[in-house]
Amino acid sequence: MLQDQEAHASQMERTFIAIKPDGVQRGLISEIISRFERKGFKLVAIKLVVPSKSFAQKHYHDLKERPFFNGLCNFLSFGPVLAMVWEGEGVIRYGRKLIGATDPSKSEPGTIRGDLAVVVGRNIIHGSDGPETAKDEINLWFKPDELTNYTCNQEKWVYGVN
Ligand code: IDP
Ligand code: MG
Repeated sequence: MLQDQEAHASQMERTFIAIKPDGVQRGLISEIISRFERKGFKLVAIKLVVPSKSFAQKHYHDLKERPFFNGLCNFLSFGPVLAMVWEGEGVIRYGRKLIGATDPSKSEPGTIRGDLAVVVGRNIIHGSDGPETAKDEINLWFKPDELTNYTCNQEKWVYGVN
């Protein structure tokens, strides 16, 4: 069953995904990108950033009351973070599935955290947890002109768009 362009376009979403300093330092960039790429999602923005501590505090503002907040923000500013925006139908929710549960000791095998991380404080990757957060995080990390718009030839095969 083919879906038409309009129906497809209306279901497109974008999410913010970041490989944290532990994932970058452990050489897991290509492994992680390939999981999103092979799934059929489309990369629309990417850059390597060393965030300041105050930038990290903005990113994790909803966790400021938690006991691990200070350590978490220090950690994010330790080294390069690979910031990305991925696009696709259902990418916000499904991106979280690819990533796995917050605590890698509880993440299912087959997920990024389940396969590649061991403890919650070093769980290698971040993904937006909903449409509002995705919008806010993309705006925090990227300027509008850093987000690309392009048609990828594989889209008609991934989505069955006519
Ligand atoms: P998420 O990354 O799966 O969305 P959040 O609850 O939003 O999980 O927490 C953000 C990050 O804070 C986690 O990815 C993890 O790095 C860190 N974190 C969460 N809970 C703990 C904890 O209990 N101890 C230490 N770090 C934690
Ligand atoms: Mg979160």
